[in-house]
Amino acid sequence: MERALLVTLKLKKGKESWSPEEKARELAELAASSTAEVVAEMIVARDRPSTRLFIGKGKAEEIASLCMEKNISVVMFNNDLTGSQQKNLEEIINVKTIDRTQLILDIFARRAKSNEGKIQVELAQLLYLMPRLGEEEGIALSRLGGGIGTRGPGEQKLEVDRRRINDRIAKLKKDLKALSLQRATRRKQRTKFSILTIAIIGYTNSGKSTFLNALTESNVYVQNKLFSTLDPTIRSFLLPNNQKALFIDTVGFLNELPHHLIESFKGTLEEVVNADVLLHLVDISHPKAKEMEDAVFTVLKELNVTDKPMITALNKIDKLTENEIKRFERTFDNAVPISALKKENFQALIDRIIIYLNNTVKTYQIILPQSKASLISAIYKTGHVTKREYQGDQVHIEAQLPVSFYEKIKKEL
Ligand SMILES: Nc1nc2c(ncn2[C@@H]2O[C@H](COP(=O)(O)OP(=O)(O)OP(=O)(O)O)[C@@H](O)[C@H]2O)c(=O)[nH]1
Ligand SMILES: [Mg+2]
Repeated sequence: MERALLVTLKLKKGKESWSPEEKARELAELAASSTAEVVAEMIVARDRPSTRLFIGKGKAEEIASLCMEKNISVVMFNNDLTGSQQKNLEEIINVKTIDRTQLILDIFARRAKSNEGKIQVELAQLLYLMPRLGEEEGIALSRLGGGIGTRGPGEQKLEVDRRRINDRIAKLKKDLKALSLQRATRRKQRTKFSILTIAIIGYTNSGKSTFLNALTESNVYVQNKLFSTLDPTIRSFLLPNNQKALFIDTVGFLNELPHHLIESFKGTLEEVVNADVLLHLVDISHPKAKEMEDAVFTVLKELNVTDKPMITALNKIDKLTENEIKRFERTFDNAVPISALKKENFQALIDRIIIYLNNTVKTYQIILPQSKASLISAIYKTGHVTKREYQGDQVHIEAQLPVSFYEKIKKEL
């Protein structure tokens, strides 16, 4: 296990929604979610970061002796460092330094299980590396030692020059495109027999996988660590009105999630983009619950899915008092309080889904000539056909269809 020192920069001016202390706390959670043991933490106040050494020479020297004294093997910075800052810091500190993005990439690399997940992580790593190669040839290539911040999902060597990295990036993107096509085909197959797909989204560690497990009695990996889930998992659930819904659990979001990661995980996140409804789980037992909600909205904006219908569930109410829950219900408009762990209040949440469904999906009786084959096939693809009878050259279909779809085809009937 690596022994880590965590360093957070505190800028003297300006007030942000996450204080340096709160950011430091999340960095510690990230570190604990990799394989590091946090030995010491430090908040460094400055007017602005130093271009050369980020935290300045004095602090760097202080860190160097602390590392000696406490036998620290890695220094983690809570910001992004430039390649040259990293190199300059390492020259003084004499132990490996990594920045926040590298730490997150490392966690992702450890968690990646599926082929697609591994490709996505490798792509994110290379996209992170590329601009740094130009800036400081030595640094990225010298970190092949292993340990946090150096690990590739496969044993992909980084001892390649920039051109080969570019080729590799192009290849990975191509592979992801092919996988994305496969994913689209599978999605079509899946949705053929169900009326509704619900993507469970939320900040990492908010309880998404726990909820999916509790609802559908499955066993998706749950852990009190950040980014436990990387690959989308899909489970079906029969709603009380006998309509089948698909629930999709996928990668969690984070405040200031590195852009490369979102970019690289577009494939996985397609499940969110293509869902009918987003079920947003907020961990209201967390002191930064509101800010976490904002962070989720920021990622959704980046994915261009701001207009999707969303049901918000306030999770982990078993950790709160009645009064606290009431207060949160006022802060989060229209949200349903639940406990995924204790399976509390699921009924209210399901009722909410049914209300949504009743407003958006209805049962229609449709009579049309058999010759309208493409229309019939569109009905099958979009909805859930419950009955089909032939009367001469007419066909009578009973189907549950999205209201919007029915409005579109109505004039052709
Ligand atoms: N007390 C309490 N703990 C919960 C509840 N729901 C989830 N947890 C705990 O929160 C931690 C994270 O749960 P996960 O289900 O892995 O969270 P996730 O949102 O899937 O996290 P990532 O996959 O890492 O993004 C675990 O330790 C769960 O046991 C809840 O309702 N109450
Ligand atoms: Mg999970």
